[in-house]
Amino acid sequence: MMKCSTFLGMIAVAAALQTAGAAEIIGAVTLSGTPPPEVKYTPLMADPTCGKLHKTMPTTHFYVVGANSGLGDVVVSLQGISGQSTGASAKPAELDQKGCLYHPQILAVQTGQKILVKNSDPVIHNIDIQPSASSGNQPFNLAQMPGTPPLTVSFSKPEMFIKVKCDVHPWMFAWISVFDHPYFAVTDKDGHFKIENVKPGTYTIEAIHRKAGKETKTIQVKEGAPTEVNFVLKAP
Ligand SMILES: [Cu+2]
Repeated sequence: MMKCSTFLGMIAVAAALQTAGAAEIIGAVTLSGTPPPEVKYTPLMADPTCGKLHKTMPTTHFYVVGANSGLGDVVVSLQGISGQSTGASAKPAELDQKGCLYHPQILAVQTGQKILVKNSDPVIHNIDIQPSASSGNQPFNLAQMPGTPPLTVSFSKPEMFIKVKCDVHPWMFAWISVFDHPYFAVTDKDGHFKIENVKPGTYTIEAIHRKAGKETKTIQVKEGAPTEVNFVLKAP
């Protein structure tokens, strides 16, 4: 027979995973048209240390296009929501420096959510993050030696596509988007996304890609089956 405490524990876990009366939004973003060719990281390969970390020439991946023209690295979020951040208690996000490139290149977090910046390379990196001056977010400029523990950064205000760069390796870039609510996602390599624990209601939802622009839609989220919404962005 199951112990009462075990049973209560299971209820608590289930409640944490899905708030009662909440629903989820699922969908996909696809790219129409042909994206421009990606750029070879020639300076990376010419670097005596970074070049040895790659067997073949790496390229930019501004357009991550997968199965069925699904577009990755699209930031999908509910609009018009503020002051609902759960970032302080959220699992930290990770930004790794590997092969003298950032992984992921597109990251989305909540205000107050920790971002652990890892250095998986045998070289020094310098993480240089300059939010827009009007955002109220704090800039960072931190050197990180190989083999040292992750650095922690976080942002207090919402802001889209904050640029991250490395002052040692001028080809390294990543972009962090910050929300003051948990209702966002970044599409996977095949363009899929899922936003959980949404209260039923009418919302404006936006899909935005750094290069392919954005599309917004109005959706009705209902309890029960997931609400599906799909976007099509155009290659320039
Ligand atoms: Cu670097």
